[in-house]
Amino acid sequence: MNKHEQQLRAARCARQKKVRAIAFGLITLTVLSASIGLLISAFSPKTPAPAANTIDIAADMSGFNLKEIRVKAGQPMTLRLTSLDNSHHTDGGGKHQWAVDELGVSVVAPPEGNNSATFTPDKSGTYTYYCDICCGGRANPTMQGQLIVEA
Ligand SMILES: [Cu+2]
Repeated sequence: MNKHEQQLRAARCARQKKVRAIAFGLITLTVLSASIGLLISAFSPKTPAPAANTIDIAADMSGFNLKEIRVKAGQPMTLRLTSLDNSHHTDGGGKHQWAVDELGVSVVAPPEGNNSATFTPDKSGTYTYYCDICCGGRANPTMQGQLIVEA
């Protein structure tokens, strides 16, 4: 083998190494992103595991079925809102909301479905929850209630 051949082979070898490194990198990236995707889907709150303290509340055009909810401050709670109305309702399309401005919580339930939020009310007090989607919105007295957070 003369010097020229040796140089050629060395160059080819280096190129192959580079290709292999890129291929390895791509495979690693693919596997990594796939597993990250799996991890994210495993932890994403599609069907959130309800906290120990789950409060079920339902709403339809006549209002919430609970006018008052009592919880303890500092304890995580899951609020699960169910809409009893179907999508044929012209007012809000069968959706309802459960929102407390002071706590930054807003849950919107789809027609004939439910949705939930888990949060921890830290400060005791009386908060107004409301639905701002149907029947004149939050001014409607039937689409309101009180969340009482006890110390
Ligand atoms: Cu409503």
